[in-house]
Amino acid sequence: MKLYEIQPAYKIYAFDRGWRIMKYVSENLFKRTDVSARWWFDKAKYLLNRFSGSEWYIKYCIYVVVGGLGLAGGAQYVSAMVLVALFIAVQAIILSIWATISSVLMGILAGANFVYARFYRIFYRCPDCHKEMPIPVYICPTCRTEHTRLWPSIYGVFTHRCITCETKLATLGAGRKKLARICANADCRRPLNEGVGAGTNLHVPIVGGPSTGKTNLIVMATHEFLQRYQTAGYAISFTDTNHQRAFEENMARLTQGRALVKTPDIVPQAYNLSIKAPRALVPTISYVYDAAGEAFNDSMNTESQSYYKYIDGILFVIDPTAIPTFHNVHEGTINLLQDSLRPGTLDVMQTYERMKEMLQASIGGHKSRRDPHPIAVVITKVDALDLEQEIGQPAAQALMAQNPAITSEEDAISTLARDFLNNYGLDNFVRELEMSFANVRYFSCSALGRLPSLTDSSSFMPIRAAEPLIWLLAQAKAIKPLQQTIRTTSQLAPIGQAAQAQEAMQMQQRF
Ligand SMILES: Nc1nc2c(ncn2[C@@H]2O[C@H](COP(=O)(O)OP(=O)(O)OP(=O)(O)O)[C@@H](O)[C@H]2O)c(=O)[nH]1
Ligand SMILES: [Mg+2]
Ligand SMILES: [Zn+2]
Ligand SMILES: [Zn+2]
Repeated sequence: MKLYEIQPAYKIYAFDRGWRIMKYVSENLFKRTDVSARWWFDKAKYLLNRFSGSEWYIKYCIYVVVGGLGLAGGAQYVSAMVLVALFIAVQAIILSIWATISSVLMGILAGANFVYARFYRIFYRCPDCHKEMPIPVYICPTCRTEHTRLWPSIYGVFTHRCITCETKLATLGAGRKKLARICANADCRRPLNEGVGAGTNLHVPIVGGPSTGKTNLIVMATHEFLQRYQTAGYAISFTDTNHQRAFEENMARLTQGRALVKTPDIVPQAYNLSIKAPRALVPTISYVYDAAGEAFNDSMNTESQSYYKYIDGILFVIDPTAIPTFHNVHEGTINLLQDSLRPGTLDVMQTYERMKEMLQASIGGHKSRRDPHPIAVVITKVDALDLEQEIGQPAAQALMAQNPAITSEEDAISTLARDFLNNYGLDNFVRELEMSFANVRYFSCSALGRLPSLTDSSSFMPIRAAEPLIWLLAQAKAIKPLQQTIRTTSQLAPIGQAAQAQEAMQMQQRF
């Protein structure tokens, strides 16, 4: 990383012009003094030549005058020297003090900024090209000149003055935040939204083959998460208006009972959410990567998923209808529901292998110990084929009644979902996963709550869609889990009735 780069800005007076002026003044003062002193000496020479043959008393007078002229010329040198010496002394003292104070300020600000950024794990990372940069490129609002190192430096501690248009640009805080900025990667240069670099980064990729239900799940999960945690006093917002617009359009579709369409991008654009807990100093900026399932089809795509370097947790989505043993058992029904269920097409184990390749290519494997990243394994589409009865709430309640050691519904569902995978021939996957990852939890959910149908335009009602996301965010310490009772209330709330659920939660919190 280059700390210093030449900037299109004026340097601080004490580091540049101050010293140049000093040099200029001393040189030019002597030059001018020389010219005017020479005038006196030339006059004296002229008089001496002119009256060299004159009478002695005239010569005497001339010598007196010549002596005077010589003195006058000499005095010019002396006074110039005194002046220059004085100027240099005063200027040097002022510039040195100025430069020292600026350097100390720069040091303090840079040091404080570094410690703050490390402590809160704040980095500038582009949601488009996934590259990290020391600082984005800031754009002058007046002349669009690009400033690549707009931080306290010899170009200014608190502001840099643009060399093209003289506009002062803040190097810190709210002033700098107002400026437009772009990705510093020369191949990308896309605008960076205001969340980038504004908080602790949290990166979560969603893994799963094509049509496993990733996009429907993450949009619904985000919606549910927003509802519950905003009510609980968290400040949550999209930091990019484009992400917000896409989310709102998706939600509008889901409210009209229309499932979301296929994701086109193999290299996904992360969408950013700023999540600030009630008393937190710094928000968490989450980057959620929803790639098209084709990203896991072959290893050609492995390298393009370079964001695996930074991840804090993984959402691994499994479409039960894509598990061969389960598929065989329910073949008739699955074929019948082909269009609305759209079963996944990629083998779970293969998806897992690809994901591991991506992790290994980015961060290298954890050979001696298990990977500490939390991984949420989510079985989706449980609204179909009686799956809710098998691995959902009713089954969880039955299991808890049977086994008092299991004290929460979440734990019961995790056990049920894990058993489900083992029973339907994915025991290899479960074993591999738990051998490689230290923190695995299983979930069952439905993003839509029912089969999508062209004739039904009622809003989808998700079932436990937010649980995996909330668990991952809590594992990464971005949020705290809410009380059980509050969760149950909103979890069953359909989109249209979310406001009522919010009211119920507020009531519960008040009392
Ligand atoms: N019954 C039911 N069907 C679902 C559910 N979620 C998704 N589906 C179906 O699965 C299809 C694919 O869902 P997507 O969310 O687009 O899947 P994806 O994993 O994002 O797929 P790609 O973008 O191709 O990788 C949807 O069009 C629905 O038909 C669900 O909760 N219940
Ligand atoms: Mg998708
Ligand atoms: Zn970029
Ligand atoms: Zn400018």
